[in-house]
Amino acid sequence: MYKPQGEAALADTFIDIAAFHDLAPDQHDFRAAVIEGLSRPAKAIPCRFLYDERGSTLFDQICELPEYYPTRTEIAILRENAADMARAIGPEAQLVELGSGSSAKVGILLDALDRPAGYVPIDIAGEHLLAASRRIQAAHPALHIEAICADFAQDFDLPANRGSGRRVGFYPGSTIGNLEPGEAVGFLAGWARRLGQGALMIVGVDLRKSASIVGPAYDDAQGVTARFSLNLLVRANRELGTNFEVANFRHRAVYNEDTGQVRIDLLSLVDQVVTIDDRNFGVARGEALHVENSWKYTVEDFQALADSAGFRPMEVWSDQRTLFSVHLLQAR
Ligand code: AVJ
Repeated sequence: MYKPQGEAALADTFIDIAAFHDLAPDQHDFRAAVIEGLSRPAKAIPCRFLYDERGSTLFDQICELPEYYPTRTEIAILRENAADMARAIGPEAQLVELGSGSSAKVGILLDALDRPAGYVPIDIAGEHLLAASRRIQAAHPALHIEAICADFAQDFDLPANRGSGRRVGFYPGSTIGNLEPGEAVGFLAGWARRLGQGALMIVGVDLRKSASIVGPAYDDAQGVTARFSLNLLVRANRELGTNFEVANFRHRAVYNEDTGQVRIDLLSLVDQVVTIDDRNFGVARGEALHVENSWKYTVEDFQALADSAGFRPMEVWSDQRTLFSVHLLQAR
């Protein structure tokens, strides 16, 4: 994988951002996670490994799918309410985006804000992050951009606040849904502390709804979501030298309307053996390799969760069909 190397990588391009900090964990982390995940009785690999460069590109394609309502609904909510959000945020804000990906949504906020001072995009996919940061810089020449290539769940210090405005965490996309509800509390509590008392946070949260809408969003007709999940095995084969037979696994997404959990697994279609280094792991026909969760919430349940994490729910915006919600929270 191409990894930009600090300032040097920026020197040969037309548009520079202020800084690129490479804090990405090395591959050792992936190897250890795959070995640990295959060793468990219920096999699982953490979903953060879905986002290598190819995974990030496939995810961008998911966002364009007719079945995948979250992205376009959230963008419409942001557009519709950007002026309200900007008023609540005030001038010279510093935006910190968790999992910025292609930075497609933050532009809506930046355009609405009064002289935004700083933007700190954080993403694990370095090449994607740098390209997106440069696009934002081209559109907002006065903005101070410090990109951080990291897993946003990692522990690191944020750059000093720019300008006199508020610090605002921006966590769109319902990425919070990857976490179990209990983990989500701990995660948000960590960000309340890191952003500081009085800071704001804007969080996109997918809402509970009928399985007839949620199901196809995670198992689309074109099979892009399946390719996205299966890319985890492709990546392991390339980076770790595993011998996953990708055609012997099938993507499966199950939505539980009673709990709000979408559970995504790779199902083994045959009895097979997977080798990593010199260790063999048997995978039985019908056995599941768990790769991702996507939890859905009611507005009330999410507000209660945020409250227990140290955030005061200030405002919530939704669409007419109440498919998706965008929450404004304030760190107590
Ligand atoms: C990036 C976690 C928000 O849960 O909707 C989409 C990931 N996985 N399709 C989601 C995802 C398969 C997505 N999040």
